[in-house]
Amino acid sequence: MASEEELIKAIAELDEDRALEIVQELSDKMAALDIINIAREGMQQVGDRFAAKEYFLADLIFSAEIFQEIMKKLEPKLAVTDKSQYKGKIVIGTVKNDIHDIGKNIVVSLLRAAGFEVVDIGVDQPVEKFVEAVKSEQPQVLGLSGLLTIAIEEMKNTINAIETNGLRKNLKIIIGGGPMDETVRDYVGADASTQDAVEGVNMIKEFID
Ligand code: B12
Repeated sequence: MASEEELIKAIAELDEDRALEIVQELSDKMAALDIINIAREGMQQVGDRFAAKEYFLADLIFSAEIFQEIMKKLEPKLAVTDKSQYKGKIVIGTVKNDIHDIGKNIVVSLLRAAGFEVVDIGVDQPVEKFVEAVKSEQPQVLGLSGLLTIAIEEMKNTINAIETNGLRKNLKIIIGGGPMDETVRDYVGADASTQDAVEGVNMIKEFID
């Protein structure tokens, strides 16, 4: 039986066939969410190797493909609740100049599985698109995703625009992604921050309940 370490290693070494084989094996004995978290560790290692100039952009792109294939296998296993009565509405997107969306897509899947209506406006979205979406969709929560350090300034701009358009009153804002901690939350003026999808979904549940 394959181990968690083997999955991390297969992803870190960009061995797609082995990674998918291990995911298949692990999914018989482990919850989909736990496997996603293990796979994330593998992606972290890919990122570290890229930062160390051991991997190139093509390797990052390939790692994203591997993760997406893993998600295809695991998504059907995420619990799905009855969607006839939505519990609340969330608008989510990745801010301008940032095209990372794997983490955001996991958050979207988890929120939908938990019975929330999610309007996903996609990646690289300028401030105006977030303002438009909040105006037209009137969500209870806005989620901003970003993995690049430069996303922080865009998040601040986005939240400022939401405020100057008078849209903040009944809206909670959560930011998520690798660089998003409490210091960044304070700086950009969000209500919550997280580097973990499950924690994020729990925070959103608390906002809406
Ligand atoms: C895959 C990847 C890519 C793929 C992305 C494909 C895609 N469709 O997303 C591609 C190849 C496109 C890419 C491009 C680049 N990348 Co890149 N990438 C990564 C990598 C290896 C993995 C990211 C990932 O998907 N992780 C797995 C997911 C599941 O985890 P996650 O994203 O953290 O998401 C979780 C949480 O953060 C949270 N979450 C995320 N969003 C939200 C939102 C809300 C509302 C909530 C509640 C929660 C939440 O939930 C998720 C699940 O738990 C990271 C390494 C790393 N350490 O993150 C680098 C990394 C993010 N990339 C980096 C860089 C530098 C780049 C490029 C600039 C490279 C280049 N020279 O062109 C470009 C930038 C492109 C752009 N304009 O955005 C750097 C960022 C450095 C920085 N601090 O700014 C990193 C950290 C790598 C490194 N160590 O150098 N990248």
